[in-house]
Amino acid sequence: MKAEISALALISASLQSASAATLIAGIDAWDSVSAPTVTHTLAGITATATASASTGSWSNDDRPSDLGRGSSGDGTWGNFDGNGVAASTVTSLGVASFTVTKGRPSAEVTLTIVNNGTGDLDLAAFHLDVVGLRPNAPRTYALNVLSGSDITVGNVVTSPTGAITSLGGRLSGHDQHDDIDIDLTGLADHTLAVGETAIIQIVFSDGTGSGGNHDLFLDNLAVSGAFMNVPEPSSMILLCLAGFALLGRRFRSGL
Ligand SMILES: [Ca+2]
Ligand SMILES: [Ca+2]
Ligand SMILES: [Ca+2]
Repeated sequence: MKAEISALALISASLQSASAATLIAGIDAWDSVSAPTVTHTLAGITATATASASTGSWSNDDRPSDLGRGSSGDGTWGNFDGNGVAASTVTSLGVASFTVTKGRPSAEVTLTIVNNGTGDLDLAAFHLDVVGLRPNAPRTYALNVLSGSDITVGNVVTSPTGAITSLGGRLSGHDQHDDIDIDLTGLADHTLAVGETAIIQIVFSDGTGSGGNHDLFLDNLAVSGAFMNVPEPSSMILLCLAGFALLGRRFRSGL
């Protein structure tokens, strides 16, 4: 009987488990320096973004003679392949990358995600490709969940100072970024029920405030996760039938 109950529990758990993580919301082209369009969203998700810097603003055309020079061409969100939704590999347009110029002290991008689907959405990770062209760029990062969110609010992670690689000016191609993936499953509440909102902010800090070409290049920013599987009616009927069958055996055996 004990084994039978365990088997039932396993069946039940498997019916309710999340499917493989997929791309919930991502930005791989930057059409605005203050409110970039979220270029990819999973069906049932609404997502918007804002961006700001402590002085000036982000740039998507920092070098007209080499537009998109800071873009990532590796096709992945951090290290995440998007589970069928690759990041853009376009590297020749200004909107292909997002840049903090002149060693500005700090800058941020905030992603607001609303679950307008029909089931619970489990958030898995936050992803980004980022690199400093020169050392004065804001190369320390922190990920925060802001108040107003329906997931656990607070700091998720803060990197060591200057954790983001500086290329020392040696920019070559479009695959020198740090691929960063920040786990969200450790949050006590990392689930967006239907109608719930997550406001997630990545902050880059510790720029020195000066320096021509001391730039930070950002691209392929995303949140991954998965809708929880809702048991199909036919599966639920099968589960109930299995339960009744086990109960019948229990009564017949007099346990
Ligand atoms: Ca990548
Ligand atoms: Ca891009
Ligand atoms: Ca929640």
